[in-house]
Amino acid sequence: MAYFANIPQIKFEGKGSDNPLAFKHYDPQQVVFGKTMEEHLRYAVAYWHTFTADGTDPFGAGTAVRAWDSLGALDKAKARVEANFEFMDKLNIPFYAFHDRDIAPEGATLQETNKNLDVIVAMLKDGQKASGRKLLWNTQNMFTNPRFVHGAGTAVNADVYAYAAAQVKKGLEVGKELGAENYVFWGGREGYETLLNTDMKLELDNLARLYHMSIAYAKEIGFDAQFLIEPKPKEPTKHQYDFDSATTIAFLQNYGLKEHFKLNLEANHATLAGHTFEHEIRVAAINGMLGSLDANQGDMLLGWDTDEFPTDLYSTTLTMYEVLKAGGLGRGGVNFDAKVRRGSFEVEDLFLAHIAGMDSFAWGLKAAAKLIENKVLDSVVEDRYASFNSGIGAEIVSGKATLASLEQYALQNNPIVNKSGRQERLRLLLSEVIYSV
Ligand code: XLS
Ligand code: NI
Ligand code: NI
Repeated sequence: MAYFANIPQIKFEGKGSDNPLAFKHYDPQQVVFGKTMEEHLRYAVAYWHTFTADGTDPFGAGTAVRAWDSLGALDKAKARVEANFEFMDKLNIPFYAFHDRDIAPEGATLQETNKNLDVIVAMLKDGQKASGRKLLWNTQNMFTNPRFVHGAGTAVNADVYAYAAAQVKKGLEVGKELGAENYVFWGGREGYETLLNTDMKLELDNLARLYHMSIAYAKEIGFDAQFLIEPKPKEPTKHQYDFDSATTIAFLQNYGLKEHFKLNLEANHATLAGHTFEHEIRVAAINGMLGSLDANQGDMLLGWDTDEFPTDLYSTTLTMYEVLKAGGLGRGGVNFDAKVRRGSFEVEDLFLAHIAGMDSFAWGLKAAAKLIENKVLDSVVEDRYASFNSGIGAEIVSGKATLASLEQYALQNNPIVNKSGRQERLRLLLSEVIYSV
């Protein structure tokens, strides 16, 4: 059955086109900065936002009506698999991503739940084979079911911890079966509300134990996906343990896990942590930990994870600038962890929203490439730190300097001369580049 029969194949028509159901910037085969756009961006559809969300919010019921809504649980899951591949084909999106509970309904027991999963995973496998589309990553939902009220890998109850471990084990098997490029851990309820009833040390130790067990099991079954952790500072818990890039890297290092993981960074999580997306990417990149991106944007007037489709060109440009500078996303990709607004309830909105995100990232990629090729920012940064290339600066960088040698230098170096950072000029230059591509 065709779920999107009224939507045409979405094609690249270029900047002159006024067809809303066409790309103006995303031309998959166009070579930018040595690779095709498709190779750089590796777009993915987020199964949960696109095929399972209906616009429900804390104040009202869902607004989106989908063709599969009236079906029973397992049939609905099957219909969504068909819709997924039709959707990816129409938009020419190469990857998708899901939580275990997005793709198949839970049964009365873990056995039944796993059986449901097996049915759908077999369908997904066939769909991948027939379409050539791939799984960017899968993950486990250990936050929706009430059993996870006090966490999963950081549960206060060992029985819940064991259940979570069983769920991860199955998730790894599913990932292997579907050839997932990455496997994500997002700490849904891995955090706490109040220290009055929390053993933080035990929770963190146990979380690390779960990761160690997962690495061991992936190795045992020959699942070679890149493991990713997705930081987020709050929501649903008040204090999420994987607060941001820096915190997560420190955790991984402390527990001897760093070499087994990279980070899956999300724009809206960055802003919730009080950072820009590009800050989070830079921190990951300089630590060799950039894995993949969850592309979306938040609303600076709201303090929660609104998961909007990314349309802010300054952000997409600076994001792709960091990605290109870091040498690309490797096995990662640009996953649209984004949902249409509650008022955008028509099926067509799913397409328009993805087109908006895909065009905004393609635009950002072109602008980022130009920034680098024209050395717009590099020459500024080189010049700004030039004092470390020779003389006393070179001694500092080479490790020869001591406090005494620096004191000797400082005593005779008078006056010190600083230069302007020229931020305002650079911001205007950035705008000029964005609007020139
Ligand atoms: C929630 C997260 C989640 C992860 C996958 O805020 O972004 O959707 O990407 O569990
Ligand atoms: Ni995410
Ligand atoms: Ni999120």
